[in-house]
Amino acid sequence: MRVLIAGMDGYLGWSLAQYLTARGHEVGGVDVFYRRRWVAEMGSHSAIPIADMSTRLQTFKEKWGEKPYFRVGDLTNWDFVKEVFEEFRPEAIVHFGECPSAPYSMMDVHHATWVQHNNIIGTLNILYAMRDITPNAHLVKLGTMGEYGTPNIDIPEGFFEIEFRGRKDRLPFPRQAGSWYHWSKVHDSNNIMFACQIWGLRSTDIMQGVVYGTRIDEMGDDERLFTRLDFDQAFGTAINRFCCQAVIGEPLTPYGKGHQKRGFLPLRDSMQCLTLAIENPPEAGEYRVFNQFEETYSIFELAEKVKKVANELGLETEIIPLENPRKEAEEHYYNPDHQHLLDLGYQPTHDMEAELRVMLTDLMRYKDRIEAVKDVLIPDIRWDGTRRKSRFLKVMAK
Ligand code: NAD
Ligand code: USQ
Repeated sequence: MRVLIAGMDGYLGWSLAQYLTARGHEVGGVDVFYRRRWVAEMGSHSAIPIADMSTRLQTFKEKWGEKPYFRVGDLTNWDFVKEVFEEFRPEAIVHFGECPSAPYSMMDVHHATWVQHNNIIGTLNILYAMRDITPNAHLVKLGTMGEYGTPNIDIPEGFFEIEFRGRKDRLPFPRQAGSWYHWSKVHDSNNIMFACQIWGLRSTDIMQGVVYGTRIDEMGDDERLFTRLDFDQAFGTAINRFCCQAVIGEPLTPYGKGHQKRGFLPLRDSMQCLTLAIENPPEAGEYRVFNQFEETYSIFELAEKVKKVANELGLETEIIPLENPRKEAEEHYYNPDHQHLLDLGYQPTHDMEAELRVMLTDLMRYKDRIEAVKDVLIPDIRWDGTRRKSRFLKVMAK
């Protein structure tokens, strides 16, 4: 299948390009390299060194025989998006090309509006390009489990049956996101659902949990094929940050009580799920929602797992909770469904500790790179809008 990856230079995009090519799909991509700039803006760099795109493409050619179609450009530019669709004519589009950071979107008005503009307009351009140029193509859009928030009831996959004042309907499950970034994904979901309804487009909106891991088998040991891994306060997820903290002997930092729960899945399983979604498209006009994660853990449980595996590898590690810079429920019910991908044949790895061992071992090779900018581990972006230097964030009692 001809698959266009929007955001191909990113953590998931670069991995998926390799995973799909290894399975015989024709891959093309676009990116404007914002992720590299955002992380530099945070004073950081990827713990794992990443090659520039021309080296990446050249290495791709050496390994797979052909350079993929690739264009540098901004998805918020309609002329660019239109041109790409006319040139590549994708049968499926995997849309990763958005800003993925909650803290980045909460910094100030400029970052909030930038993130929402970037994410929402890029998606609208893709929907219009599909309508005008490839109406039969399938959009696999990366949303987030964070769209749902943490309601005090089970979370279905996108829709639920509801009875109200004696009448029944199947309606979108309410969304209660927790950052301007997460809300941008909700707005995307609404726009995509509407485009499917009025233009007969087909789309799978993936509510993905936190993805972790440093590699997939397809990368082998060639550094030029590795994907990025960030640990700064905005672009490093808690699990990445805990692993990097463990590698340099800094304490792991759950925020607040650390009882916040999230769904997690390893990078290799995210690739498996996305490929299943691509290879099993919905009907024309169908907007479907998949919850994509494997297991749920609290942030504190996660810290304990990282600590355990780090200790086994000889790394001295302690857990020191920090006052929570975010405004979020630290104690909540969390029971989301995740059946649709299993029904398509998804086979989960189910071994977080084994994956953490690979991650920590990979990251130990790059200890000096983490050490070099370790101040970026300190969080100072607060949901109340003040940006106090986090040295002043209270250390919580364990
Ligand atoms: P990433 O930042 O590494 O990748 C996104 C890529 O899109 C970057 O290379 C960036 O430069 C590019 N991009 C952004 N805006 C663009 C624009 N306007 N034009 C062209 N390119 C643009 O992020 P990721 O971790 O690979 O995540 C990919 C997607 O999956 C994101 O939408 C994210 O919200 C979603 N997601 C990620 C996770 C996770 O744990 N990594 C979990 C759930 C959902
Ligand atoms: N957290 C800590 N300590 C840290 C960093 C974070 O306790 O050092 C806490 C946060 O307060 C939050 C939880 O860990 O409660 C998760 O935070 P995160 O930064 O790991 O993940 P999040 O902000 O939710 O965002 C990440 C990705 C995003 C994706 C989302 C999936 O950056 O792109 O959409 O995970 S989900 O969490 O399911 O919404």
